[in-house]
Amino acid sequence: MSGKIGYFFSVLLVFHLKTPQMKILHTSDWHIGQRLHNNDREEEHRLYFDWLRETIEAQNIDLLLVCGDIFDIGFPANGVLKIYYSFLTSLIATNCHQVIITGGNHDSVSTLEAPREILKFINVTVLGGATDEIADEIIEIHDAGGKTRAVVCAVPYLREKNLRKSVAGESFDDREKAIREGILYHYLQLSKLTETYNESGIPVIATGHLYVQGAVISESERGIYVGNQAGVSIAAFPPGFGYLALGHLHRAQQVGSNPPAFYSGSPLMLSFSEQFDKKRINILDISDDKITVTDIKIPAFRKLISIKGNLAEAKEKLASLKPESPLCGWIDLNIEEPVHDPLLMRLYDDFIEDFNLKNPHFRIIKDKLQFADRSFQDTFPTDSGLTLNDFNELQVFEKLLDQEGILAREDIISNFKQLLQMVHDTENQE
Ligand SMILES: [Mn+2]
Repeated sequence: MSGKIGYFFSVLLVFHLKTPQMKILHTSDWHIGQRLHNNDREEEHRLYFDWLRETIEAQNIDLLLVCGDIFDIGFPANGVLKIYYSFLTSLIATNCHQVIITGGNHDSVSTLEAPREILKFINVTVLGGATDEIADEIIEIHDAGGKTRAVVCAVPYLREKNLRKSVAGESFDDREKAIREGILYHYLQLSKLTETYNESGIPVIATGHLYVQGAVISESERGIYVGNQAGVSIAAFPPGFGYLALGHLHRAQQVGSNPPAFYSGSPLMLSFSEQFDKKRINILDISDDKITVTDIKIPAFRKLISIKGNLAEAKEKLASLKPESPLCGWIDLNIEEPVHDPLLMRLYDDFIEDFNLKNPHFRIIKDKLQFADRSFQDTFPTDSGLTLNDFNELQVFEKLLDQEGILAREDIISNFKQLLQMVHDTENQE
């Protein structure tokens, strides 16, 4: 190569390195291993991860950020772990040379962190739970030329034990307030530790697995928002973050503009209440040290469909369904008939069985038959196939209060929620 041409190419290279674009993909709440009314979602997760890998390739993503709830339960089955590792391994063949995984409230810290050292070799950084040294949450992101282009404060779900010491006799409100303040203090420390990056114009991004006040929730997040899940306000966040990559809520939404704060939402519809949600991933484009946010819709690999009405109406609606997703659609059927009728109950069971046998594209996976002339209390124990799985813990507890005729229940429910949170927190710890 002649000197002139060589010089020309090195100028081009230097020019290219000076303003390279950096792209970050933000996703969360994979909930691998989730079962919906006892049906597994493995096929959906496989299709999602194929799509995600293709998107990472097509969009030239440099960094993948996953903001908690990797698995649905703390100790997932081996088949579930395999889906996760296969996906992470498949990224080696793409341009995405860095992955940051942070734990959520569903994740066990020890499950996520067990393979941490080995995952480092394929540039996957795992932060399952809060670190002893907060500075360990700060990760520099370099471009191909070794220049720091962004900084990620990788904050996992902060458990109560990470935030505060419990004080005996403390009221529920005090506890919530202390947790909220603990979360904000955590971000304040990170904001201070990353000040110098901001001064040099390097964008600082923070992750979080938490509930932000005013955000829209759906059924698949636990039905209660107490304790650690008491919302923090975006307005109270310390300065210095160019983007807040959030997980925890399953509905994709922007919850603040200063700093720009987004829930990517879950890639799958995790409950029937999410059937109309548009699932998406967010892409952050860093050019000239500015962050631009766009999103890409995730295809619905399986439709979830709720159908309500009397039996005749429901039959009509079911007959008019057209296949819209590659995998068979799952149906939640809610029938209400005016008058109790044992014969109709038998016809109803036959109808569901028959429908599921004859329809390759749809399957009723959840159903409920109610009669308007029967009270809920009458039908609850034995009737119409209702089981405890149809209710969350709080609903069952409220049902018990109904039966006992207890009307002044505000304090009782508040204490119950607190106990329930403690049980969930224990379940979610290693
Ligand atoms: Mn979640």
